[in-house]
Amino acid sequence: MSKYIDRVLEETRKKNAGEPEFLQTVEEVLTSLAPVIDAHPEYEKASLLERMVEPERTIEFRVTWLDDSGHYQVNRGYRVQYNGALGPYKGGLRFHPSVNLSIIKFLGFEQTFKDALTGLPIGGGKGGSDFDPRGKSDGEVMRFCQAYMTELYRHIGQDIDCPAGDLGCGNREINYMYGQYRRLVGASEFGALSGKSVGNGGSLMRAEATGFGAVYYLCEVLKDAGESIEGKRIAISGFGNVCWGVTRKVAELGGKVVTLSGPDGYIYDPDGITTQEKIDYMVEMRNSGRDKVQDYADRFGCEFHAGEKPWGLGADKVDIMMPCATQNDVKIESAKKMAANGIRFYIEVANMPTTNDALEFLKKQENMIVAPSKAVNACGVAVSALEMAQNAERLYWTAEEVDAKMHQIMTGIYQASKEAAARYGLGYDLVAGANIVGFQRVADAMMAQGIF
Ligand code: 2IT
Repeated sequence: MSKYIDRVLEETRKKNAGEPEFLQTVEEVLTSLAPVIDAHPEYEKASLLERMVEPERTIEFRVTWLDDSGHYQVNRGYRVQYNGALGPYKGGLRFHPSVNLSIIKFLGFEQTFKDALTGLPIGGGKGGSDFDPRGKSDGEVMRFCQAYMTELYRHIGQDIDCPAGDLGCGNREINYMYGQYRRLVGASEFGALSGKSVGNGGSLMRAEATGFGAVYYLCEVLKDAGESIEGKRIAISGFGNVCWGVTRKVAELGGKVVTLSGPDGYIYDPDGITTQEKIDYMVEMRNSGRDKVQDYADRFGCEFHAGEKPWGLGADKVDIMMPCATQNDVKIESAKKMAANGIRFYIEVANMPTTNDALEFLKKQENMIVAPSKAVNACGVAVSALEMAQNAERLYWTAEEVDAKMHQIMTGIYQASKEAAARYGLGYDLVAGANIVGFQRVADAMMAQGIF
């Protein structure tokens, strides 16, 4: 591996000790770039990697809001404007008690390459707060969002930085933040936030985009493997917005999602989550705020496995594994089970759902195809960029128009990743291919813009 990469990794570890998630993603991305770095000695002269791993700007701020019992609550807010070479910083806001700088930086670094992969003019950024939306009233969520935006508004804008949602931040939260932004700037500047509700500046298909796009990508993988999604049984984790999109599209195409998971365990439904009633129940379960997946098993009379993840299910029950929940959901023990069970398709959906050792292990399995989240889940942010385009044009596109672009973007990402890996002699390596394509686009823009 390139000595330059080794040196940058060592420096990055020293500078960012105490940020394990961030270091994890930097190691994963940089180690896969060796053939590109070796082919471009000018990058080292321009300190390109050192500049790329350092966010352009990191903003940390206090968020004070009044809870329903009349107490002032204080949370910490973040926005990391990672890399703006390709366009306005773009990426979601995560509201979850686990949020810290390491997590926001890992998400921002990933986002930069993902956004580049879409081929649209967007840079990478990410933000959030350690605010826990669980059990909060609507009024509390509104006051938190207003307080959050009261600081954030000065740092964002349609040509500067356009945040969207992530875990714990959906339509409702984005709408409240957009309302506060509009009040503060005194203008209908829709393009400063994406993921707004439809009819409130939001794009049709944005809610479906991440899940549908993941399935479009999966279909490309299956096509190249000489197979189809029809009849395929898919295990997923989580039960939120992304799962809803995946489940719907899989059902529409004749496959079936057979598991869901939550903090309490996982459910296994051999008939598949294919009916409208079951899909609607998923949404109800999420909106209840109970954060329990056992409710599904109670409602539809299927198996519930407390405290477990679905990754140990065998090839007699599952054909494809798609982690859709959160980071580091699949560790080495789960990866080993999948390999021993003869699972052939491992398609990441959530951001960094696999630990680095597990990912490396899975990539080494001869009969396993592995696809990386920064490519598979890129349709969400892509439709966010299409939302910005619609806002700039002051009109709405139809669902069919957006869906056609979603197909085109996801096919483009798959093909470009496949070709890049082959071009650098790495074979059919969708993980390295995605890193190379994303990196190359950001690198070209940074080199062209001069050193700063
Ligand atoms: O991880 C992601 O790509 C997102 N949370 C969506 C970002 C966006 O700007 O739509």
